[in-house]
Amino acid sequence: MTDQTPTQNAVIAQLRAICGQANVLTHDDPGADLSPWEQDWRKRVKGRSLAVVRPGNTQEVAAVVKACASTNTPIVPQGGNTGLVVGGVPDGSGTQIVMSMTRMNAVRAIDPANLTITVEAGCVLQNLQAAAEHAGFLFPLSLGAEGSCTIGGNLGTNAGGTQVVRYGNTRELCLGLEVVTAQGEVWHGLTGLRKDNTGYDLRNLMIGSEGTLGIITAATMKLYPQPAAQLTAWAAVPSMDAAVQLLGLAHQRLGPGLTGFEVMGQFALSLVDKHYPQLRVPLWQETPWCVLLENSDSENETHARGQFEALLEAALDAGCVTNAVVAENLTQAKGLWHIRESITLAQVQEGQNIKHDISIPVSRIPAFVADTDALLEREVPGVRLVDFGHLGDGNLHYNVQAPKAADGPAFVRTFEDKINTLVFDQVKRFGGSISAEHGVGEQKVNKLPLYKDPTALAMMRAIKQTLDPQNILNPGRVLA
Ligand code: FAD
Ligand code: 2HG
Ligand code: ZN
Repeated sequence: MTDQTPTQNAVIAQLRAICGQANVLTHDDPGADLSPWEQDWRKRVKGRSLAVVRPGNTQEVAAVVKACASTNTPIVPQGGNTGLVVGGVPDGSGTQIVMSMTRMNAVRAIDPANLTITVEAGCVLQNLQAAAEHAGFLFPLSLGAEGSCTIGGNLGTNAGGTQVVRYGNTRELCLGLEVVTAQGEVWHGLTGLRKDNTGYDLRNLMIGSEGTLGIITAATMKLYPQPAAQLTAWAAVPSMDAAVQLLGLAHQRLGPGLTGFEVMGQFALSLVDKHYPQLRVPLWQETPWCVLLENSDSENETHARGQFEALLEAALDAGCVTNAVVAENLTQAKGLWHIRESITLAQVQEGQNIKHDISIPVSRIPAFVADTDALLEREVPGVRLVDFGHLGDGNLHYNVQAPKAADGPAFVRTFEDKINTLVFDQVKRFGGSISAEHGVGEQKVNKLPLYKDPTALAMMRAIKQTLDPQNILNPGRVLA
């Protein structure tokens, strides 16, 4: 038996009474393996929970929170556990409850005239996309983890992904929320309204709060018409300056048709080529940068192709593109996107690395990259820079891989703090943010006070103190 206090045993018994024996897992269960809930996706941290509780509806979530609040038991909300900043796994104390939302995965309603879909928080993003498609609509949020991340986690982190340039991030796709507060009360906010000026914007406060202010149990999300045609191109560009120039041309020529604009550095693509040669990465050997662009057209394929070809011709004439391939069909387009989405996995294959998900005004990205590359090469000779990301949104994954023959884990242990400081100081100098999409979690909690405006930070602390005075919701994440 694990060494638990009588209060902890009583909490576990209460949770079992609320959610059912089978939906409360503990280390004392025969053959228990809680690592899927306790280990983060990057395998950087393995926590230990008091129990994993899997509520089946909003009333159960509220009752679990009340039981935890009455005993000061901390709760870590969890969706698909694909987060990259150690925000959804318990700490090592064995005192925290993981609240896994994956049983709450129903599509509650679709309102075609209002262009909305209401889903429970544990709905996997890919299932939400499929439900929208089945009803004849598009739900545009799209990211590499979409097969296992949940809409609750997407809202918790305000996830970005590859369609933000046209549709915005998760916050911009959300119209209403149902939330269980730290006191176990339910806020019924699934309005689906596009206009509501009745006071403070609680919905947007909850979104991106990483489970520290409330537990999202359901959400009403926006739907869009499906595009009539979608075209994808892969372009070789001679420099980051040229990539930014191409982005300007794409905005001008495609207008709202521009639904994706990703940049990928040569080293990032070399890792995909090395670890997944069957994916056949195009053009990467001949150019320092490649760009993946998507044009979604509301008219038809001929119109889309005409527009796209004219854009690429103009870009070739201007010298900001040196070569390009346009996908012939949807299968080829998916193949190109698959290459882009494989960079994260190729980095895992290559070994431990240091991740950054920064944003900088697009206009300043070329200077940031040139300056910061030189700085890191000076300060940590031999580092390998895995630059890629959502250039259309000014969001770079400025990742750092150990020098070639170095031991990855030892490199990360020795240099992570130094490299983070070098990169974040540069981000500050260039007017950017230290997290564009992955959030703060536990990983950046000590860095946030160094880079966030002190008045903003004080307001954040006041909000946390007011909404969760016992500090039971995801303690130690976002704010130390
Ligand atoms: P989890 O990892 O379970 O939790 C994330 C955070 O949200 C935690 O703080 C947790 O406490 C909180 N949370 C979870 N559910 C709830 C809830 N119901 N209520 C309140 N808080 C909750 N992110 C991007 O932004 N863009 C990308 O392009 C992208 N690509 C990725 C690609 C890969 C291969 C991987 C592994 C990750 C990627 N991510 C990306 C990161 C990750 O997928 C996102 O952060 C995603 O939104 C997390 O969803 P999740 O359900 O897995 O949440
Ligand atoms: C992406 O854009 C994700 O693919 C993950 O945000 C980025 O692996 C990363 O650093
Ligand atoms: Zn990303």
